[in-house]
Amino acid sequence: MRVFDFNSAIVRTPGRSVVNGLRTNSGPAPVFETVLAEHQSYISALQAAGVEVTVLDALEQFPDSIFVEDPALVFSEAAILLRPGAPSRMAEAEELASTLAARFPKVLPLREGFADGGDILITPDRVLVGLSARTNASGAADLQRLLESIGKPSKVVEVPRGTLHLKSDCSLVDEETILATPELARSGLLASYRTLVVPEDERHATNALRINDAMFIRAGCPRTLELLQKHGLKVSPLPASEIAKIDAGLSCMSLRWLA
Ligand code: CIR
Repeated sequence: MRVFDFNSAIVRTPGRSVVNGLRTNSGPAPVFETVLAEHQSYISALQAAGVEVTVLDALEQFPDSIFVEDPALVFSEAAILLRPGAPSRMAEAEELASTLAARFPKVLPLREGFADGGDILITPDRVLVGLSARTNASGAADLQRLLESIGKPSKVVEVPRGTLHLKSDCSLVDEETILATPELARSGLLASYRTLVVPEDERHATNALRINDAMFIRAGCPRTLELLQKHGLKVSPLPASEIAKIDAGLSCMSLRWLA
């Protein structure tokens, strides 16, 4: 099985409070109705790719809870409840606990430090854990211990400064290839992989999503679309300009696994 073969996913409906989601930019806040429409397109895309999607209820008290990728990490054999690095997001993990317990053979809680799922890239040979403003050294070390307990080799890497999450700057394309921003590709951190480098003016396209034989990228990135098509992939653009206003991309909105 390939690490991007999935038949199950969990998503969470955005609450109206999503317009107050965390963001590092000073641009306009997203429009709730448009976020909802983007979220619905996303669910349809996952379903069309062959994934059964569990849709959880909105949590108004957690504006960023639509981004279920950050408070947990899932594999066929186990789920890990993380400790998100933003104080307003910490309790999102508890909100996922019963859903995960009902679906996974075991649920392992991170006990120390902080780690966001957005900083974790699962590749065929190892799990890369990025150190960022959201994932610290003690969280990464505790996560490595949990990963080892389920037989997953891992490696801790430094996320380029100014990047929210490791996966803001890269995504898995296939078993050898990673889509990356120019600076991540230059950093040497991905030296053991082939990289497809997005043009600087489409750097926000790097948070893409490979599911089975489908590759999803953010709409409005024609050169990245062409780059991936030339690589032989069937690529579908998805609308994501509203969630991008709160620093999010395509991977953040689901937890995906092969049940
Ligand atoms: C946050 O700052 O936590 C949210 N506004 C965006 C989270 C994006 N998550 C991700 O890339 N995995």
